[in-house]
Amino acid sequence: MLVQADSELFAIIEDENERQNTTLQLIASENFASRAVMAATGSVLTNKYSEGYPGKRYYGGNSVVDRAEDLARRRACQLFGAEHANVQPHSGANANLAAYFAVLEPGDTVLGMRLDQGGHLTHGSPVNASGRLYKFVGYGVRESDERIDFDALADLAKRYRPKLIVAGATAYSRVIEPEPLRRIADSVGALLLFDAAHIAGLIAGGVHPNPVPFSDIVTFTTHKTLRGPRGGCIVCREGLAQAIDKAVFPGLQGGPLEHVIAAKAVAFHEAMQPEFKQYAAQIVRNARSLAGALAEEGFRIVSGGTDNHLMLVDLRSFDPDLTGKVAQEALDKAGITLNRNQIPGDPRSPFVTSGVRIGTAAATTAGMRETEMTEIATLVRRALAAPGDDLVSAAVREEVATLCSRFVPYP
Ligand code: DSN
Repeated sequence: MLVQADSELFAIIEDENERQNTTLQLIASENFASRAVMAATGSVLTNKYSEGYPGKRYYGGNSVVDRAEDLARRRACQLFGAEHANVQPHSGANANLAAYFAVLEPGDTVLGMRLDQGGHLTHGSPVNASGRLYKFVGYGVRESDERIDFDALADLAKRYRPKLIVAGATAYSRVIEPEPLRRIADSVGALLLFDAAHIAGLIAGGVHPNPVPFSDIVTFTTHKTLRGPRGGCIVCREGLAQAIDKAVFPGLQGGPLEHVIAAKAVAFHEAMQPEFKQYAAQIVRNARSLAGALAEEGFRIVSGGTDNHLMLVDLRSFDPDLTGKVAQEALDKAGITLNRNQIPGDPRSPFVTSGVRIGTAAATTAGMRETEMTEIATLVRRALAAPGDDLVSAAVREEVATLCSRFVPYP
């Protein structure tokens, strides 16, 4: 239908389909959603306005949509053992802002992981609304082992008496234990928000500890390791349900994207299946294997390895002059997609960086295993040994295409 209605746009989508099928997707925050998830996203639910919540809408005609949103809420609660779920946030950033809006007043003090240490923009970066509205104090990783420094975090909490502690990261490869965070929060009477955007699928699959029993609020995205549609979600204690719901709507958003909410319900259902546990465990096995293979190729892996779906690679051990920016561009040419990323203590700017971030969730969905991870490490090394050489990138690109032809996400 689309090819007849709009061949120009259809061709663009076909090109993207081809790109995803024939090149390697190693961006740690991406995945391949199932056709069922995409079918729900492309359904008639996109036509409906439904400001409000199931049973309390502002427009008529919502009895069917209510069932979809209720199903999504119930499944989110079941999947994470939560008391309440709000499935309306359009993104993880919106989910975090709504959580802040629900429990903070402008000017309140919050502890969050620094962006240059692995945190997220919405954890208090001065260029984000979070950093402009609230007084964020940043914590980070220890220099010695590049793991979160809980002692320093506890000291900061005592010193600044925050109203909220934000846990979670976008570029941190180790398990984040929720229990010590709860203890630190309790020691100063702070609330605990766990941003599980990256690891939601690993939690759902039982390979990372569930922060829900230890946190007041947990936010996450549905499109990363959880492998659903692009979007956000908040789960919380019943006592905060009303404040969270009010913060999302009418606080920050208008009409919810009910087609996406329906697709979130599909993704939660998929994540409840026994095979999702195997998938989550394989993501981690693949990440460990890729990190090990890259280390053998001469790359330093930040913190010495990984416990989750991603790793940060310090390029300087391989080539002191190779920046993350040049590496990203060279790998792009070779058909390997990832993103440059600062490493802790990086002397280079966020635009240039000394590192790259690599994730295995999408490759694992495509069916790749440890053997392919070793192959990928070799391809990365070959492309980065001669970043300006078109012959090398063309040769690597051809081998990437051959590899990908055995693991096509959307045949
Ligand atoms: N852009 C996401 C990531 O790549 O981690 C976070 O918002």
